[in-house]
Amino acid sequence: MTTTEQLEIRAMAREFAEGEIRPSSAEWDARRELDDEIFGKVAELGFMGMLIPEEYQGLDLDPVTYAMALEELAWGDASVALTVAIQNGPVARAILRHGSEEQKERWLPKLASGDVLGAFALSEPDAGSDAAALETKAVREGGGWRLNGTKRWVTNGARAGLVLAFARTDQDASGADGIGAFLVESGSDGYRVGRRERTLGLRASETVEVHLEDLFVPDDGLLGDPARGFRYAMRSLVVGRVGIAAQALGIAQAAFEHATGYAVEREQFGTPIADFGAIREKLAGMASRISGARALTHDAARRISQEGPEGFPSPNALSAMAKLTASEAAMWVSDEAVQIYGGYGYMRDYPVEKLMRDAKGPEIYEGTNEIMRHVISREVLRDLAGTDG
Ligand code: COS
Repeated sequence: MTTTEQLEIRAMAREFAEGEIRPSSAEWDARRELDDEIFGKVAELGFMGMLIPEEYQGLDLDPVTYAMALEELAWGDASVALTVAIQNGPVARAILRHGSEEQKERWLPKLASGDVLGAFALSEPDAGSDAAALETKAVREGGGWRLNGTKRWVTNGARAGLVLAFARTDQDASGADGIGAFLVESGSDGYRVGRRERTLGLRASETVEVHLEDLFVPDDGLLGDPARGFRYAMRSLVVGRVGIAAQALGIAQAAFEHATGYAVEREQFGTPIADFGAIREKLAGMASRISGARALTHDAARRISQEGPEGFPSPNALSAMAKLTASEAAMWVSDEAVQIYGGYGYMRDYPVEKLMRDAKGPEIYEGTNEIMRHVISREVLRDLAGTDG
């Protein structure tokens, strides 16, 4: 059941998105950057620390409320929501779960206040879907680790003060073993920002290549066990993918609202096009897919913090299902929205083409939808084998 607190936070996020985000969204997209001030405004309301406990100055929201708020921010602009999702999701979550008390005290309040922006650096030029094939090396050196390698598609890699970077600590190990998670400060010598990517959508979001060149991370920058970083990354992506699902929902909802508004106003053949069955069928499909994806996303959010015996679907599979379903809904809905707008939809002057471009991102990042299907189907078959056995 939706609580009063959830409704209030969702309304606050919608009001903020309506007043502070949406009016600038098209301009940011064209300029390929967010205003610096928006980060401060987002932080001021506590959105940067939604999943961070109160003892570290976060809002300590339950994950469903988090998903609701994030959806509203994405309704305003998906690039803003992406920053918030990465901050709360993979970065803060990894520190919270696997960091020492000292690391938590050092970083979580700064992430919650937005004083420090976090980035997540797992992917590499040759290690995308096969993330465990990463080649960045971390070599032990008196009191710390020396890192060398290149990371790709690092959102906020230039703005971030803290980058959670994954590197191979055991050069003899392969696959998921022998990988460490490092809290890299972007001001360190050897942190070099490479090229800024030119993206299809989410153009205001800064995605860069990062080169780690003989970068030294002291021991207190290593998160947990030096050999278990890949598992930490996978675990962090469980909440990360719920965040991406919420982001996709915001894009879908925005496209749906634009399309319905247009359908009742636009007249052709002497009547609003919403009177035509072809358009109504689209609106019904859009509403249904969004509602279905939202229910699944909230269900996944509810389950991500639960420990204990994992029947099918586990939180891991559920978050993959949410991300898969919501991102496909966003792509489909935004495509239909462009279609409803017709010739105007294809123009940059109207908001729906941007939403269609933005919708493609969630189908790809934080694990492609092909990987989501791999994660889900692997569990389906495992469950079946378990049942049979
Ligand atoms: N939580 C905790 N541990 C997890 C986990 C999770 N959600 N998912 C996997 N692990 C663990 C596994 O249990 C396994 O550990 P054990 O050997 O101790 O059991 C280890 O991690 C390796 O997992 P797995 O065998 O599944 O690794 P694979 O190399 O087969 O690959 C996929 C797993 C393909 C699912 C993974 O590489 C992936 O998610 N790829 C997409 C990467 C991605 O999302 N990139 C986005 C970066 S941010 S834009």
